Amino acid sequence: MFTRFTKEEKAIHYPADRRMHIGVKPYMKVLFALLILLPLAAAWLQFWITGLPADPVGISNSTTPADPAGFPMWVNLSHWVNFFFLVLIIRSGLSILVDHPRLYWNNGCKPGTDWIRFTPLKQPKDKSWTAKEDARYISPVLGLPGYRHTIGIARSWHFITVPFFMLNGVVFIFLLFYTRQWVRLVPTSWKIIPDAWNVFVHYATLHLPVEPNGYYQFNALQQLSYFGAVFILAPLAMFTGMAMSPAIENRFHWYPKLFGNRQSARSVHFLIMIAYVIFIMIHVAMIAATGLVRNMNHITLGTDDTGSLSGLYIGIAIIFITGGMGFLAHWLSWRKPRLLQQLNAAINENLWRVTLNRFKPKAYYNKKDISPYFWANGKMPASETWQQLAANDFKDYKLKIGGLVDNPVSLSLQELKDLGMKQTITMHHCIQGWSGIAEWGGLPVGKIIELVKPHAAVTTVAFYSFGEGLYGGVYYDTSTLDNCLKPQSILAWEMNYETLPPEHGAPLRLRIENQLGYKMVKWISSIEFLETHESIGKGFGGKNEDDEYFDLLANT
Ligand SMILES: Nc1nc2c(c(=O)[nH]1)N[C@H]1C(S)=C(S)[C@@H](COP(=O)(O)O)O[C@H]1N2
Ligand SMILES: [Mo]
Repeated sequence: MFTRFTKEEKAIHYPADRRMHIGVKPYMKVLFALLILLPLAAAWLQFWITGLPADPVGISNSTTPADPAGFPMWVNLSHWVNFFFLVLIIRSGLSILVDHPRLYWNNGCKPGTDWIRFTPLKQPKDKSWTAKEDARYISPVLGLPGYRHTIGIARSWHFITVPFFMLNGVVFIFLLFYTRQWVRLVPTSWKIIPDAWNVFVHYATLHLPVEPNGYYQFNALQQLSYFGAVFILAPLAMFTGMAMSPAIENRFHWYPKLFGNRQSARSVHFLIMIAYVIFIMIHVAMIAATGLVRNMNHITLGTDDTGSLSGLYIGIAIIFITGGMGFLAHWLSWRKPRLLQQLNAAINENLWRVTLNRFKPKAYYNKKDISPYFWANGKMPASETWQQLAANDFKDYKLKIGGLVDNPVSLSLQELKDLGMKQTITMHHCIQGWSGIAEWGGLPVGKIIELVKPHAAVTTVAFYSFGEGLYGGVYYDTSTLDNCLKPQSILAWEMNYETLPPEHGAPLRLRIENQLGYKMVKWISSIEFLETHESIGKGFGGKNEDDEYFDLLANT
């Protein structure tokens, strides 16, 4: 409706194959089934043998009402603000998810080891299959912005909204403990566990227990689940999200290990989203089942009124506003993508620059960590020049290095090798979600900088490729001079102790380990030293930043 795709964009964003398929590995199906069925079976068994647990059930922190004030306005406001942002976060998260529609427990994302896939396709074994080809379509009704391979815009939404979600959470938790409202949510006695179980036996066997007046306090199961949503799900979502960041992984190697590895963190991040969705569904159902009108007055007006329909109407209005935001977000996504990209950068790029970027990335991995499989990405160069060079094993290859330098040079592979070599084993973080650990060997970019002597005004280094971007035009990307001087920045001609294979960027590719994968230009043809990245391409610092609205990280 608001989208106007060109022919090229349509082929990518709105492909012929828009099938949705969810394939779960049998062992995970069994696990999920057990997680649901075991408690249900136990509840029914208890009900058949001993009958329902006696009333009154499960009013844990029961001696004092939480707060005679009932629902103060800040609780109601933060509840709905939370809902508003959670919807945006989940929807943009779904768009990000389907850009690499597979989840794993292993870092290397080896084909066939995904425990769940959101694609009917299995990777073909007989031909190359890039991560971009593997991306799937999701309806814009579900995903924000939806369609296929719209991860740049989706990430803008995700990272613009996350800070607000977190800020709201922090204010909520602060006020919770500043007032006595915390008594409502935080259990103070282990008795809450048997109490919550008793409530569960009621619900599971289709009975409603005697409920406390929710205006003052919740039943034990309700309290536990609210506590879980606030104090377990939200922080875990934040922590697993951070574990996927290359900037964090390369500096604080131990961090993603808290969740196993980067891919299990991604899996857990997804499962938390599922937990939120299940929570919301049960929460809404229970709100309706236990006195919709009165409950809605609690959470909107903050009154214990049983007659007035105002609360219900306000709640419905807020849900409509949140739905309306979906339309606005759709419009912004396709009409003002640059605005979103820049807003995201204004918030997060600056945050990164003053925090994480002060630490040096390190390489920590050992030979034994090297992934058995490494996804490839991007279009192989169609250029005749590259193909002729490749046919002759790149013996005639010359890397041109120029721009604002005292000593422009043109170097063959042998001349580059004579300048020195460094080997590192690092993890590659593709923006789409997959990762892989590999050894890379090549010349530190710092050595090139020493050799060509950039002018004092130089801040940025551009790397141009023989290959093209997704929508045509030369693939390129830029990095700050500062980043290029970091020890892990190398021009690699070796991968896993062998000559860099064509699909991974032969004869030369960039490795710049504190960055996402798209910054690491493959099939490099030339390097240019610049005063600013704004003078080349469309001025956003790279082909993907120009055409696909990827994160503006060029200068961090
Ligand atoms: N020239 C060129 N370089 C490129 C790309 C591309 O499309 N063209 N894709 C980038 C992306 S998105 C990733 S994830 C990595 C993938 O490197 P690999 O194929 O060796 O795994 O290359 C980066 N470098
Ligand atoms: Mo990527």
